[in-house]
Amino acid sequence: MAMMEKNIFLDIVEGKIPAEIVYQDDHCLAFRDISPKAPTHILVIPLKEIRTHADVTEEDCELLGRMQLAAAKIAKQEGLDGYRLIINCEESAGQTVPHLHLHVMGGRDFTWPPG
Ligand code: DGP
Repeated sequence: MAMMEKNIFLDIVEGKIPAEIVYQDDHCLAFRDISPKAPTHILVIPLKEIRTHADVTEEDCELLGRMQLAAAKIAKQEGLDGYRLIINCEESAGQTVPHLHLHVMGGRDFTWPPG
């Protein structure tokens, strides 16, 4: 089981650590994963602090839609003709950073079911 670490993504939002940012708007920020598992591997995060997917509430409905829209825009921007979106929720599902994030992965074929 992966250990949930410090919220390093807040440091990226605040510009305290560098990241290759590929997209940003008033609600979301997206940057390349430091340890890519596909030729294109980008993380879309909300600017709002949400620890994990299970913590979202009614008031986050628009934000969740914004994250999905950002992912679709990024996939186009990256020239992906197919892609996979993943949210790992809690350590048992592989979440290692305690800030909600949507993986946008493409550039190779994927198998199903994922491990
Ligand atoms: P997850 O396992 O779903 O919590 O995904 C976390 C991802 O975050 C993982 O694929 C590696 C990535 N990551 C961790 N630390 C950093 C960092 O400092 N910078 C960037 N760009 N990505 C990071």
